[in-house]
Amino acid sequence: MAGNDLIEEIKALEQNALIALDEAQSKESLEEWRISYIGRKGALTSILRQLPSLTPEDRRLLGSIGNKVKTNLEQSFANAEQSLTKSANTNGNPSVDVTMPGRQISIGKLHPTTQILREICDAFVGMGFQVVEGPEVEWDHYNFEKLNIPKDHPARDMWDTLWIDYENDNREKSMLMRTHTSPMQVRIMENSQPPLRVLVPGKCYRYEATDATHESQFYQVEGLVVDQGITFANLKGTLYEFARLLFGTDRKVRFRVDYFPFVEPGAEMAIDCFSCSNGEGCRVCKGTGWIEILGAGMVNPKVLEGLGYDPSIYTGFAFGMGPERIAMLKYGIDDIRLFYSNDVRFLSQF
Ligand code: YSA
Repeated sequence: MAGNDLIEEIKALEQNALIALDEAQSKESLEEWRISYIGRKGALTSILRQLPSLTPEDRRLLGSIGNKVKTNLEQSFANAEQSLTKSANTNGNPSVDVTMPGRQISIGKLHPTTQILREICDAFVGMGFQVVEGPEVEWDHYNFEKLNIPKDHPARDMWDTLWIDYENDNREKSMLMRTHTSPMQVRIMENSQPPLRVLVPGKCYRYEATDATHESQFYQVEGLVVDQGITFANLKGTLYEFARLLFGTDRKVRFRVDYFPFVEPGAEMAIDCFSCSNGEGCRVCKGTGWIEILGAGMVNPKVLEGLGYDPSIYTGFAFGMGPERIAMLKYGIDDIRLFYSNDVRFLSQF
């Protein structure tokens, strides 16, 4: 056969061999392919055996083409063998195992403070309260003056204040980070008429050392009810109902007298400490067996008068509670500083 014819033949063989290799999907058919195309008695060898009968020029050309085809076919065979072994390792199934459970996507959660704030708001909304919010940067006028805490009143010491670097016309520091949510009582009474039944969640700031139950930034939820005929019994009934909704009936509640210039009489409410079971006292409750959660009282007639309400017609009660402390009691958190630590190990528990 002439050199040109053999070149055509060898190229056709290469193409046919590659097509046949694609179709060989078992170990046996691969072996058959190897024998018939690149084996010692295979098609390629029998073409190359004809080289000695060619002219030296054709021999060189066909020898070179033949070698390339041989290398290509041997390499393709090795690849096919390898991919057959791989799929055999996956029981002949494709390498993607569709029965495998999907990877779990970690879903973000609401911060425990947000969760408890919502729970507290829900409890009071169920009792007919309306939720409003107010400014965190506040005037002395609202934070203290209108709440019956004039300048130099010793009660100001109850709220260690972070002042804003600003002076009014009298060169007095008059702007501050609100130390409690009570200034909203004033803003609400200034702008609305009774009956009032309002709840104010919001952030507060104090210039004080931190410990297990004190932070320098924390939330409060203020409540204010003003109408004709509101009594201390209404205050107590509302707060006991709140404690029952949040803590159930098993927890002990302590309600006792306290002093705040803007209420008369004043009270505080505490829940038995979760950390020392028998009330013997521990680091969290500072040895008292109780954790104070709120201050409260009947709105002082002086405050009502100062806002244009006639105290012989209208009476009211108010309270201000600490949601982080409530979350501590409810979920057994032994340090309030965890709420602002951004520690995922803590946050992911809720
Ligand atoms: C009292 C009478 C009213 O008619 C209305 C509101 C009040 C509460 C008053 N405005 C007040 O701020 N009282 S308080 O200083 O005792 O704080 C109330 C609650 O806020 C505390 O019981 C506590 O739960 C929380 N709290 C106070 N200081 C805190 C704090 N929580 C975390 N860190 C602090 N530093």
